[in-house]
Amino acid sequence: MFGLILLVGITVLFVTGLLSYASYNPDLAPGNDQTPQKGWLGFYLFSWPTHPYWLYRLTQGVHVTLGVVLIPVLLAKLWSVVPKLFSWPPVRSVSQALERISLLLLVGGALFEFVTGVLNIQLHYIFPGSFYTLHFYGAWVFIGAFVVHIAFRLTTMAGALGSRGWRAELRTPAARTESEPPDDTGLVSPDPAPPTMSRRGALGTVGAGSLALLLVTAGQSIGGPLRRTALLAPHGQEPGSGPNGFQINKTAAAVGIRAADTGPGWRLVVRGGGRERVLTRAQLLALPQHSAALPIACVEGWSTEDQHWSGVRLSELAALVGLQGSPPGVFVESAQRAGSFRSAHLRDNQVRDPRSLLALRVNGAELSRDHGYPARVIVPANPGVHNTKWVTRLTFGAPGAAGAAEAAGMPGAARLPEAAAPDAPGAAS
Ligand code: HEM
Ligand SMILES: Nc1nc2c(c(=O)[nH]1)N[C@H]1C(S)=C(S)[C@@H](COP(=O)(O)O)O[C@H]1N2
Ligand SMILES: [Mo]
Repeated sequence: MFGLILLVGITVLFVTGLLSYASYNPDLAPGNDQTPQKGWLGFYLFSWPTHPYWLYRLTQGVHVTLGVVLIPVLLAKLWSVVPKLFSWPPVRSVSQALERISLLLLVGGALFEFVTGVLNIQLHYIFPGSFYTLHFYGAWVFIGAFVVHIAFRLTTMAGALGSRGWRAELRTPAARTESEPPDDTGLVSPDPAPPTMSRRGALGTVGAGSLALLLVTAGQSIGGPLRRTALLAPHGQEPGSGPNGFQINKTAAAVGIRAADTGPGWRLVVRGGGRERVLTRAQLLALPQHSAALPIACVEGWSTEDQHWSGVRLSELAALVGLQGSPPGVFVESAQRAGSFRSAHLRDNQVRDPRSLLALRVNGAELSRDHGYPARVIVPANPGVHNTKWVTRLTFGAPGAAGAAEAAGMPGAARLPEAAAPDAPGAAS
């Protein structure tokens, strides 16, 4: 039973994980790619869409929530095969040695993915190097071992499930529970002690554990009154009230945004097609204002309900420097000087969506400083981390152009990998 649940659940985790990776558009520009050595592991990458606008909220919410909910199932599954993990002598034949190595990758890989995932959503970056890179390569190692394991064990699982009647099993108490018949794989004890728990009890205990985790986790992605039930969420359950009363990832103070950065001296620089325009906030407000109802959905799995943003369309800002019609992608930079997420690349399909805004206001009020005042990017289905706050510069054009600027050490240009930032060892958020 536990094997079947993990077979389905881990497959969903893998697929949503691959989508999570694709949503960063790592093939777009070096600045978006923290895994430049990925080679053919990026074979499936595609332009991350902007439709439906809640896509990333769903895929990442499922990835993280399901991962948390499967923890009791994974632990129970490991418990059920404990004798195999410690069988002695460790190596009896070549084929048995190979099987044990594959089990090491399977068990080690599963534990590694779950532990890194949970540490990341708890903002506990204790790994050497970047969480993102470790979790990405770890996923491929683990999935390789997982596929081999399924190939060898699928028929055993189907046979075991078919050997018992569901209803009868759920009615059997511990007193009448009998041990498994002897098997040829060595999992069943040759001399079992009397049972201390029924199969029904084992399933129920694990199910109750998973349900409890679901109840204290899912609220951070569903929102509304349920946000208060997200007891395990590190960001707190009460994001405050008023138009700006929704979850803040990092405050302006936390990333070193100074009063002068967002004061009357603030300017937006728009570059592209060999031109440059510099705009004050009043000039931006004088341009046609558009609105869009879009959520913030963070890679850590939490998200907000739809917020009502208004501001200038990214495509209309491209038009200001002469890039009308089908504008190219854009490199977005912020007033932030150090740390992660102070810049991001957006793809042409993201710039062209009429709901993609440089937002100036939210829910009918000025943006608060913590939500990115004077201006922030908001793009449908975009991972929160690419919705840059405190924007100061937009460079439209092929990613190569912005990349060249970065390489030339242009002032304010972002350095590449997040992992290189000393204050961002985890490089995820
Ligand atoms: C078998 C288990 C798992 C597999 C195969 C898996 C796979 C993946 C993959 C391929 C990615 C995209 C690459 C990356 O961002 O590193 C990813 C991202 C992520 N996963 Fe998992 N994952 C698993 C379990 C978990 C668990 C249990 C959690 C947390 C409870 C978790 C949390 C995350 C987070 C937060 C990200 C986004 C990382 C970022 O973009 O910075 N994962 N996962
Ligand atoms: N300049 C800058 N922009 C940023 C960040 C940041 O740290 N610096 N954090 C990003 C992340 S990870 C998320 S989830 C969203 C959160 O937006 P909010 O704090 O307005 O909810 O902002 C993004 N924009
Ligand atoms: Mo985030």
